[in-house]
Amino acid sequence: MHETEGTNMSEEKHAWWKEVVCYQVYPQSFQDSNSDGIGDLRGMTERLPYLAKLGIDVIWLSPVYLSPMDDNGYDIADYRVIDPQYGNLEDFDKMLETAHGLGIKVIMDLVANHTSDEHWWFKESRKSRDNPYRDYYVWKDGKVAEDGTKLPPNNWESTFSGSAWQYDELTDQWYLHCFSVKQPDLNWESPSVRQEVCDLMSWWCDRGVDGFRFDVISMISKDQRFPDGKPKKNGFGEYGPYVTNGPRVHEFVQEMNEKVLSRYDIMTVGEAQGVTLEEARKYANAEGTELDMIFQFEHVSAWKTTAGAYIGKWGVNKPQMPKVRALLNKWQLGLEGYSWNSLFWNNHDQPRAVSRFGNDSPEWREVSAKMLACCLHLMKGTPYILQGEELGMTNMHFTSLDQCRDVEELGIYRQAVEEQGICTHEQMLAAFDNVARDNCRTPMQWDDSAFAGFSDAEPWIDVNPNYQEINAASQVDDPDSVFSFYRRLIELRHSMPIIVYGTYQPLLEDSEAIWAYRRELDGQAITVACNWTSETVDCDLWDERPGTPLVGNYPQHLPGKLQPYEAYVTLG
Ligand code: TEU
Ligand code: CA
Repeated sequence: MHETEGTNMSEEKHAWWKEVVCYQVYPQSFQDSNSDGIGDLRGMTERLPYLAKLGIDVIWLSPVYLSPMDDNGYDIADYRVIDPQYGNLEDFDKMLETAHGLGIKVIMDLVANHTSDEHWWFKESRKSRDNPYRDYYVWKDGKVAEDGTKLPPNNWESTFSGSAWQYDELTDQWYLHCFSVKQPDLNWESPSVRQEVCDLMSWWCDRGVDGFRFDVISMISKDQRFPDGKPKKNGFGEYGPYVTNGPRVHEFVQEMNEKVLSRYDIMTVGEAQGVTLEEARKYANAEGTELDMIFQFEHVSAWKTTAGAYIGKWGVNKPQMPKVRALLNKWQLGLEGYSWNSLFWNNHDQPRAVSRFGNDSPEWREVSAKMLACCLHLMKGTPYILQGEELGMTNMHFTSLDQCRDVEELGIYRQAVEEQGICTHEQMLAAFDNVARDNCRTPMQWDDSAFAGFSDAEPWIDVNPNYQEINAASQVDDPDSVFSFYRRLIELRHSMPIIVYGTYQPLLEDSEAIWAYRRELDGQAITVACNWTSETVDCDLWDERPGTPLVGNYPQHLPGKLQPYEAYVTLG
């Protein structure tokens, strides 16, 4: 959709959303303006000049709608109201206007696979079996055990632990919640639900927003047989195959596209867990009948089942570069000519990139954060930065359960440690240290004053104790900072069409240490090599064709070598 005619520079059709860098704001942790310890829209508005300085083009704003905040706003109680903790619609409009004034677009996070149980649709739906809103949600009869105990309709486990079904006494039925019990799944089989979603999207577009990030869009169409899933070691079953990329998902997305998305000049990105290349080519097809791009998750979840995983994603296992590289190479090559990629290491559900993929020890933190940025930002696709990533913010390194806020963490702790004894308290905290979502939800580190300049009051979640060393104030004017390095990468993308539209070819695919690739466009080439280890390694990529240095994270590149976590890029 919205593609302008390609120029003679490349076969790739040009579009503004292919040329942008997107920055995710997690509003609860970005900037507090009224000293209640919670980030808000006015605070965010004050910080927009910082984002303009960084040079990003688009903000993905995590949910700010009315919500009981069971899952930090991913549980929406009214899609047309701003939650009072964030402000009101006037504050929103002011933020949007200020962003637009700075040349920054804003896309909304649209969570429409489920609502909050406090949404009035659900309050109605639950009242009686014949309520007009009954079919807005997925209600089913349960099973009955031999001893008369009521059992859920099937064995599916919720993403946040426990059964994915909740019994409701009033009507003696169960409702489906793939996430928390306060997040009932909408029933997209109902044409009224689909119309409601279209209406609210139009409402936000008419207000001036520039697009949407669709939460778990791959889950909106459920297999209507609702069969039991493959048993897991905790006794529950996997809902995956019956929920992800379900039978009518493309039909539903096409309907939204036809009725709303195609009518505005907006950008759309769908969160698509469990997506295959084949499915992605449909969701993000080049004809533009569905979405502009999707997030795939293979490179951030491939090691879920390897040694060191206790249950699901929870464990102390670490990603290996060759595996991560093989997966991203697969997506780079596999979507070429079919679909546009989105590029990310981080989002509000993932641990911090520098801690997970780089090295967050004081010695290597900055250089490895820059290497990761370089490796990702010069690939083909639209890059996404999570707030604080541009400062090299690290994981929290939790020492106590009291520091955890996330419904997912509390759920898995209760189930795996307290109820089922699958792992010990110490093991679970080690897993939290490795993969917990709260790692990346700690307050933005603006400066070295109390609470990192995020708030004057005790924040809703602890500030990472390293804020005195890692903060924006110390980086924005330092030409060697991680911030300045991100800024340079963004500038390069804006000024060099090859970075946006060039083809991608993997190099040195057998190397255990170096992730390298070449981009090409109209006879021009750039060569990128990133050392993912803390050792100096040999690199012969430039022996015959030295090229001109374009960007790097060391003051001096040594010919034939890559220093620890060095990223080196040449042109020509
Ligand atoms: O996430 C969906 C999702 O399945 C995961 O990324 C999930 O958070 C992770 O796998 C847990 O292990 C989206 C949102 O990004 C997330 O914040 C919400 O909690 C979730 O949907 C429910 O809305
Ligand atoms: Ca506040």
